Amino acid sequence: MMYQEWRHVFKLDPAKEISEEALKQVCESGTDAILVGGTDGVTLDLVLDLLIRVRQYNVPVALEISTIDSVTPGFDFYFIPSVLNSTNTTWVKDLHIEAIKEFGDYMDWNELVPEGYCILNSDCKAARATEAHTSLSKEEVIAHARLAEHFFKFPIFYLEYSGVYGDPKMVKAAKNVLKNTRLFYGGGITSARQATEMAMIADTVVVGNHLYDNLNEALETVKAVHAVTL
Ligand code: 1GP
Repeated sequence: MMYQEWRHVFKLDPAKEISEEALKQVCESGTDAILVGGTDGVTLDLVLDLLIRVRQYNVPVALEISTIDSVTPGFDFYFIPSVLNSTNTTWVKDLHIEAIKEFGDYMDWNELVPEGYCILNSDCKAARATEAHTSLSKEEVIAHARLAEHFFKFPIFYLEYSGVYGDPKMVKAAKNVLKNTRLFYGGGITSARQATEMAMIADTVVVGNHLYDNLNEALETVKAVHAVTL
């Protein structure tokens, strides 16, 4: 299944431990894909280890690149964030230039999936690391969504609330102006009810942290999301 059809995604952090049994349940949950990514302590060894473990199962697996050093072949897709509300160009395009300088001649551009990120939780690690300007009005979120679709032509616009449950009104505002660009929502989903609410707005719902806190509740989000047709 291509990423354009994914409705539910589990995000696994290579720096966090997960037992074999839990990983099996996650990979066999019926989720549409596993996205491997994290902000802190992501190393090549940890990424490789998780990739090999996830590859025991049939689920598609994508690497969301946070450091160039931890990129390895073997994933189905490489998701490349560009943080549109970062105030530091490092996270918008400088790291990308660096990677292209190093690997540009060998890159398989078809495997790369650029994501226009908009981080809205000021407290999350990603917001701090990227010095994101998170206190955006609805109009500003709409402008970021339009920038992603019409200016950069990103296939994905990712509203990132990592760690807190987002404001459905903001998500709806972004969704209303997007046509070809897919809206990913991620952040603070801890129940089937929240998963349903966001699945009624966003194209793709990402569940991360809760997998490590309460696996069973996290697993219930798969059915909840798949029960909603947009
Ligand atoms: C994080 O958007 C994902 O990058 C999911 O957020 O970990 O809060 O579920 P949570």
